[in-house]
Amino acid sequence: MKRMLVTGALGQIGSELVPALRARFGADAVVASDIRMLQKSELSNEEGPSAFVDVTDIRHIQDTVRRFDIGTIYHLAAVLSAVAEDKPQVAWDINMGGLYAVLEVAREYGCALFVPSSIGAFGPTTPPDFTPQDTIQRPTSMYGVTKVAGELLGDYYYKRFGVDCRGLRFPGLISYIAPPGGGTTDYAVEIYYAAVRHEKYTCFLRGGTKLDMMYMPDATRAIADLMIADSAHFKHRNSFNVTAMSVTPELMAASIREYLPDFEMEYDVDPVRQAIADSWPNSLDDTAAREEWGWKPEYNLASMTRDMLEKLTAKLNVDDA
Ligand code: AKB
Repeated sequence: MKRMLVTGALGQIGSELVPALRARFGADAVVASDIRMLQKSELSNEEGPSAFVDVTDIRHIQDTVRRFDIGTIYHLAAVLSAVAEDKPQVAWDINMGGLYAVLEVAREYGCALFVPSSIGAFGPTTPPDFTPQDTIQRPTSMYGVTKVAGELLGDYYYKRFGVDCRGLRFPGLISYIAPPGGGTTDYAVEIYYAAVRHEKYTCFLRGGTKLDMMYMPDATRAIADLMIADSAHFKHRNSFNVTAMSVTPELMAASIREYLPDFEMEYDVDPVRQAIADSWPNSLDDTAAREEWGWKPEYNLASMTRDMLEKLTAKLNVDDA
Protein backbone atom coordinates (compact mmCIF):
# COMPACT_ATOMS: atom_id res chain seq x y z
CA MET A 1 0.00 0.00 0.00
CA LYS A 2 1.24 3.49 -0.82
CA ARG A 3 1.96 5.72 2.16
CA MET A 4 0.30 8.96 3.27
CA LEU A 5 2.15 12.23 3.79
CA VAL A 6 0.94 14.84 6.29
CA THR A 7 2.38 18.36 5.91
CA GLY A 8 2.24 20.68 8.93
CA ALA A 9 2.13 17.55 11.12
CA LEU A 10 3.07 19.45 14.29
CA GLY A 11 0.20 21.94 13.94
CA GLN A 12 -3.19 21.83 15.63
CA ILE A 13 -4.83 19.37 13.22
CA GLY A 14 -1.69 17.43 12.30
CA SER A 15 -0.86 16.62 15.93
CA GLU A 16 -4.06 14.59 16.11
CA LEU A 17 -4.49 13.53 12.51
CA VAL A 18 -1.16 11.69 12.39
CA PRO A 19 -1.92 9.46 15.43
CA ALA A 20 -5.50 8.94 14.17
CA LEU A 21 -4.29 7.85 10.71
CA ARG A 22 -1.55 5.68 12.24
CA ALA A 23 -4.10 3.99 14.51
CA ARG A 24 -6.32 3.29 11.51
CA PHE A 25 -3.80 2.40 8.80
CA GLY A 26 -0.61 1.41 10.69
CA ALA A 27 2.33 3.52 11.92
CA ASP A 28 4.51 2.87 8.88
CA ALA A 29 1.77 4.03 6.46
CA VAL A 30 1.88 7.68 7.60
CA VAL A 31 4.83 10.05 7.07
CA ALA A 32 4.66 13.06 9.41
CA SER A 33 6.36 16.16 7.99
CA ASP A 34 6.86 19.70 9.18
CA ILE A 35 9.19 22.64 8.78
CA ARG A 36 10.62 21.73 12.17
CA MET A 37 12.39 18.38 12.65
CA LEU A 38 10.13 16.01 14.53
CA GLN A 39 11.47 14.51 17.75
CA LYS A 40 10.95 10.81 18.37
CA SER A 41 7.42 10.03 19.58
CA GLU A 42 6.40 13.69 19.44
CA LEU A 43 3.11 12.81 17.80
CA SER A 44 2.15 9.43 19.15
CA ASN A 45 3.55 6.56 21.16
CA GLU A 46 3.60 4.50 18.03
CA GLU A 47 6.57 5.66 15.96
CA GLY A 48 6.36 6.11 12.24
CA PRO A 49 8.37 7.77 9.47
CA SER A 50 8.97 11.51 9.48
CA ALA A 51 10.51 14.11 7.14
CA PHE A 52 11.55 17.74 7.02
CA VAL A 53 9.32 19.50 4.46
CA ASP A 54 9.13 23.22 3.75
CA VAL A 55 5.99 23.34 1.58
CA THR A 56 7.13 26.48 -0.21
CA ASP A 57 10.02 24.46 -1.69
CA ILE A 58 8.57 22.02 -4.24
CA ARG A 59 11.76 19.92 -4.22
CA HIS A 60 11.19 18.97 -0.58
CA ILE A 61 7.72 17.69 -1.43
CA GLN A 62 8.89 15.87 -4.57
CA ASP A 63 11.79 14.19 -2.73
CA THR A 64 9.55 13.07 0.13
CA VAL A 65 6.85 11.72 -2.19
CA ARG A 66 9.45 9.73 -4.14
CA ARG A 67 11.38 8.53 -1.10
CA PHE A 68 8.36 7.23 0.82
CA ASP A 69 6.19 6.15 -2.14
CA ILE A 70 3.35 8.51 -1.20
CA GLY A 71 -0.17 7.95 -2.58
CA THR A 72 -2.15 10.54 -0.57
CA ILE A 73 -1.09 13.95 0.77
CA TYR A 74 -2.87 15.63 3.69
CA HIS A 75 -1.77 19.22 3.22
CA LEU A 76 -2.21 20.98 6.57
CA ALA A 77 0.69 23.47 6.54
CA ALA A 78 -0.92 26.93 6.52
CA VAL A 79 -1.13 30.25 8.34
CA LEU A 80 -4.36 30.90 10.30
CA SER A 81 -6.62 33.97 10.09
CA ALA A 82 -5.23 36.37 12.73
CA VAL A 83 -1.60 35.79 11.74
CA ALA A 84 -2.56 36.08 8.06
CA GLU A 85 -4.12 39.48 8.73
CA ASP A 86 -0.95 40.60 10.49
CA LYS A 87 1.37 39.27 7.76
CA PRO A 88 -0.68 39.06 4.55
CA GLN A 89 2.30 38.63 2.22
CA VAL A 90 3.67 35.73 4.28
CA ALA A 91 0.18 34.20 4.37
CA TRP A 92 -0.10 34.37 0.58
CA ASP A 93 3.35 32.78 0.14
CA ILE A 94 2.68 29.92 2.54
CA ASN A 95 -1.03 29.28 1.94
CA MET A 96 -1.05 29.72 -1.83
CA GLY A 97 2.61 28.97 -2.68
CA GLY A 98 2.49 25.82 -0.53
CA LEU A 99 -0.81 24.65 -1.98
CA TYR A 100 0.30 25.26 -5.56
CA ALA A 101 3.51 23.25 -4.97
CA VAL A 102 1.57 20.39 -3.36
CA LEU A 103 -1.01 20.35 -6.19
CA GLU A 104 1.78 20.23 -8.76
CA VAL A 105 3.44 17.30 -6.98
CA ALA A 106 0.06 15.54 -6.69
CA ARG A 107 -0.41 16.00 -10.45
CA GLU A 108 3.12 14.81 -11.24
CA TYR A 109 3.01 11.70 -9.01
CA GLY A 110 -0.72 10.85 -9.23
CA CYS A 111 -1.41 11.48 -5.52
CA ALA A 112 -4.82 12.07 -3.95
CA LEU A 113 -4.93 15.23 -1.86
CA PHE A 114 -6.76 16.55 1.20
CA VAL A 115 -6.84 20.34 1.71
CA PRO A 116 -8.68 21.99 4.62
CA SER A 117 -10.76 25.05 3.88
CA SER A 118 -12.60 27.05 6.54
CA ILE A 119 -15.60 29.15 7.53
CA GLY A 120 -13.07 31.88 6.65
CA ALA A 121 -13.87 31.22 2.99
CA PHE A 122 -17.13 33.13 3.56
CA GLY A 123 -17.57 36.86 3.98
CA PRO A 124 -19.97 39.59 5.09
CA THR A 125 -22.22 39.18 2.02
CA THR A 126 -22.63 35.43 2.59
CA PRO A 127 -26.01 34.42 4.12
CA PRO A 128 -24.91 34.21 7.80
CA ASP A 129 -27.36 31.65 9.20
CA PHE A 130 -27.29 28.02 8.14
CA THR A 131 -24.90 29.08 5.35
CA PRO A 132 -25.51 26.87 2.29
CA GLN A 133 -22.85 24.69 0.66
CA ASP A 134 -22.97 26.69 -2.57
CA THR A 135 -23.33 30.41 -1.93
CA ILE A 136 -21.68 33.83 -2.13
CA GLN A 137 -17.98 33.73 -1.15
CA ARG A 138 -16.46 37.22 -0.96
CA PRO A 139 -14.21 37.05 2.15
CA THR A 140 -12.57 40.26 3.38
CA SER A 141 -9.55 38.73 5.16
CA MET A 142 -6.31 37.53 3.52
CA TYR A 143 -6.89 34.13 5.11
CA GLY A 144 -10.30 33.96 3.44
CA VAL A 145 -8.89 35.05 0.09
CA THR A 146 -6.34 32.19 0.23
CA LYS A 147 -9.06 29.72 1.27
CA VAL A 148 -11.41 30.60 -1.62
CA ALA A 149 -8.52 30.61 -4.09
CA GLY A 150 -7.42 27.24 -2.70
CA GLU A 151 -10.90 25.77 -3.11
CA LEU A 152 -11.02 26.95 -6.73
CA LEU A 153 -7.52 25.68 -7.46
CA GLY A 154 -8.42 22.27 -6.04
CA ASP A 155 -11.51 22.14 -8.29
CA TYR A 156 -9.40 23.20 -11.27
CA TYR A 157 -6.74 20.51 -10.71
CA TYR A 158 -9.45 17.87 -10.47
CA LYS A 159 -11.24 18.97 -13.66
CA ARG A 160 -8.13 19.77 -15.68
CA PHE A 161 -5.66 17.10 -14.49
CA GLY A 162 -7.80 14.54 -12.64
CA VAL A 163 -6.09 15.20 -9.26
CA ASP A 164 -8.43 13.72 -6.63
CA CYS A 165 -8.43 16.82 -4.44
CA ARG A 166 -10.95 16.71 -1.55
CA GLY A 167 -11.56 19.24 1.20
CA LEU A 168 -13.66 20.36 4.16
CA ARG A 169 -14.68 23.83 5.32
CA PHE A 170 -13.83 23.55 9.00
CA PRO A 171 -15.32 25.72 11.72
CA GLY A 172 -13.17 26.58 14.79
CA LEU A 173 -11.43 23.43 15.98
CA ILE A 174 -11.06 22.65 19.67
CA SER A 175 -8.40 20.36 21.05
CA TYR A 176 -6.50 19.67 24.28
CA ILE A 177 -3.40 18.36 22.52
CA ALA A 178 -1.79 21.12 20.43
CA PRO A 179 -2.77 24.77 20.87
CA PRO A 180 -3.99 26.61 17.75
CA GLY A 181 -1.58 29.12 16.24
CA GLY A 182 -3.09 32.51 15.61
CA GLY A 183 -6.71 31.91 14.65
CA THR A 184 -9.88 33.92 15.31
CA THR A 185 -11.56 30.98 17.03
CA ASP A 186 -8.63 30.37 19.44
CA TYR A 187 -10.66 31.76 22.35
CA ALA A 188 -12.66 28.52 22.32
CA VAL A 189 -9.49 26.61 23.26
CA GLU A 190 -7.95 29.22 25.60
CA ILE A 191 -11.13 29.33 27.68
CA TYR A 192 -10.69 25.69 28.73
CA TYR A 193 -7.02 26.19 29.71
CA ALA A 194 -8.02 29.15 31.91
CA ALA A 195 -10.90 27.21 33.48
CA VAL A 196 -8.75 24.19 34.35
CA ARG A 197 -6.11 26.49 35.87
CA HIS A 198 -8.88 28.19 37.92
CA GLU A 199 -8.09 31.52 36.27
CA LYS A 200 -10.49 34.21 35.06
CA TYR A 201 -10.61 34.20 31.24
CA THR A 202 -10.40 37.41 29.21
CA CYS A 203 -12.15 36.78 25.90
CA PHE A 204 -10.89 38.67 22.82
CA LEU A 205 -14.25 38.35 21.02
CA ARG A 206 -17.36 40.29 22.03
CA GLY A 207 -20.12 38.53 23.94
CA GLY A 208 -22.79 37.23 21.58
CA THR A 209 -20.32 36.48 18.75
CA LYS A 210 -21.78 33.33 17.23
CA LEU A 211 -19.45 30.93 15.38
CA ASP A 212 -19.47 27.24 14.53
CA MET A 213 -17.03 24.92 16.33
CA MET A 214 -16.02 21.26 16.27
CA TYR A 215 -14.12 18.95 18.64
CA MET A 216 -10.91 17.63 17.09
CA PRO A 217 -11.79 13.89 17.25
CA ASP A 218 -14.75 14.68 14.95
CA ALA A 219 -12.49 16.71 12.65
CA THR A 220 -9.86 13.98 12.21
CA ARG A 221 -12.57 11.36 11.65
CA ALA A 222 -14.19 13.63 9.04
CA ILE A 223 -10.88 13.94 7.16
CA ALA A 224 -10.20 10.19 7.17
CA ASP A 225 -13.81 9.35 6.20
CA LEU A 226 -13.88 11.88 3.35
CA MET A 227 -10.65 10.51 1.89
CA ILE A 228 -11.91 6.93 1.79
CA ALA A 229 -15.46 7.85 0.70
CA ASP A 230 -16.73 6.45 -2.61
CA SER A 231 -16.69 9.45 -4.94
CA ALA A 232 -19.50 7.88 -7.01
CA HIS A 233 -21.88 9.55 -4.51
CA PHE A 234 -20.21 12.98 -4.74
CA LYS A 235 -21.99 15.99 -6.18
CA HIS A 236 -19.23 18.08 -4.60
CA ARG A 237 -15.65 16.93 -3.97
CA ASN A 238 -13.80 19.85 -2.58
CA SER A 239 -14.68 22.04 0.41
CA PHE A 240 -17.72 20.43 2.04
CA ASN A 241 -19.29 22.48 4.85
CA VAL A 242 -18.95 20.51 8.11
CA THR A 243 -19.98 21.58 11.58
CA ALA A 244 -20.82 20.24 15.02
CA MET A 245 -22.12 23.18 17.10
CA SER A 246 -22.81 26.90 16.90
CA VAL A 247 -21.70 28.72 20.07
CA THR A 248 -21.04 32.11 21.66
CA PRO A 249 -18.42 32.83 24.37
CA GLU A 250 -21.26 32.97 26.96
CA LEU A 251 -22.55 29.53 25.95
CA MET A 252 -19.05 28.08 26.30
CA ALA A 253 -18.58 29.70 29.70
CA ALA A 254 -21.98 28.39 30.85
CA SER A 255 -21.08 24.90 29.71
CA ILE A 256 -17.81 25.08 31.71
CA ARG A 257 -19.72 26.33 34.80
CA GLU A 258 -21.69 23.05 34.80
CA TYR A 259 -18.43 21.51 36.09
CA LEU A 260 -16.56 24.53 37.51
CA PRO A 261 -19.28 26.82 38.95
CA ASP A 262 -16.81 29.54 40.00
CA PHE A 263 -15.43 30.04 36.47
CA GLU A 264 -15.43 33.71 35.46
CA MET A 265 -15.04 35.42 32.09
CA GLU A 266 -14.59 39.06 31.07
CA TYR A 267 -14.09 40.70 27.68
CA ASP A 268 -11.27 42.74 26.15
CA VAL A 269 -12.18 42.85 22.46
CA ASP A 270 -9.42 42.63 19.85
CA PRO A 271 -10.76 44.72 16.93
CA VAL A 272 -8.86 42.76 14.25
CA ARG A 273 -10.12 39.33 15.30
CA GLN A 274 -13.60 40.72 16.06
CA ALA A 275 -13.84 42.13 12.51
CA ILE A 276 -12.83 38.75 11.09
CA ALA A 277 -15.36 36.91 13.28
CA ASP A 278 -18.12 39.38 12.33
CA SER A 279 -17.49 38.64 8.64
CA TRP A 280 -17.93 34.85 9.16
CA PRO A 281 -21.19 32.87 9.27
CA ASN A 282 -23.11 32.24 12.51
CA SER A 283 -23.80 28.64 11.48
CA LEU A 284 -23.23 26.30 8.53
CA ASP A 285 -25.53 23.95 6.66
CA ASP A 286 -23.61 20.66 6.31
CA THR A 287 -26.37 18.72 4.52
CA ALA A 288 -24.19 18.06 1.44
CA ALA A 289 -21.50 16.34 3.58
CA ARG A 290 -24.16 14.31 5.41
CA GLU A 291 -25.82 13.17 2.18
CA GLU A 292 -22.78 12.64 -0.03
CA TRP A 293 -20.43 10.76 2.32
CA GLY A 294 -22.29 10.19 5.60
CA TRP A 295 -20.80 12.98 7.80
CA LYS A 296 -22.22 13.13 11.33
CA PRO A 297 -20.52 14.72 14.37
CA GLU A 298 -20.30 12.74 17.61
CA TYR A 299 -19.64 15.62 20.01
CA ASN A 300 -21.90 18.52 21.00
CA LEU A 301 -20.98 21.37 23.36
CA ALA A 302 -21.84 19.43 26.54
CA SER A 303 -19.96 16.25 25.63
CA MET A 304 -16.99 18.22 24.29
CA THR A 305 -16.75 20.31 27.49
CA ARG A 306 -16.85 17.20 29.67
CA ASP A 307 -14.05 15.55 27.67
CA MET A 308 -11.93 18.72 27.33
CA LEU A 309 -12.02 19.43 31.07
CA GLU A 310 -11.18 15.84 31.95
CA LYS A 311 -8.31 15.49 29.43
CA LEU A 312 -6.91 18.96 30.04
CA THR A 313 -6.94 18.48 33.82
CA ALA A 314 -4.90 15.30 33.43
CA LYS A 315 -2.55 16.99 30.96
CA LEU A 316 -1.99 20.19 32.96
CA ASN A 317 -1.48 18.30 36.20
CA VAL A 318 1.51 16.70 34.50
CA ASP A 319 2.70 19.83 32.62
CA ASP A 320 2.32 22.25 35.55
CA ALA A 321 3.75 19.87 38.19
C1 AKB B 1 -9.07 30.46 12.41
O1 AKB B 1 -9.70 30.96 13.35
O2 AKB B 1 -8.31 31.08 11.66
C2 AKB B 1 -9.31 28.99 12.12
C3 AKB B 1 -10.42 28.81 11.14
C4 AKB B 1 -11.83 28.93 11.58
O3 AKB B 1 -10.17 28.57 10.00
N1 AKB B 1 -9.57 28.29 13.32
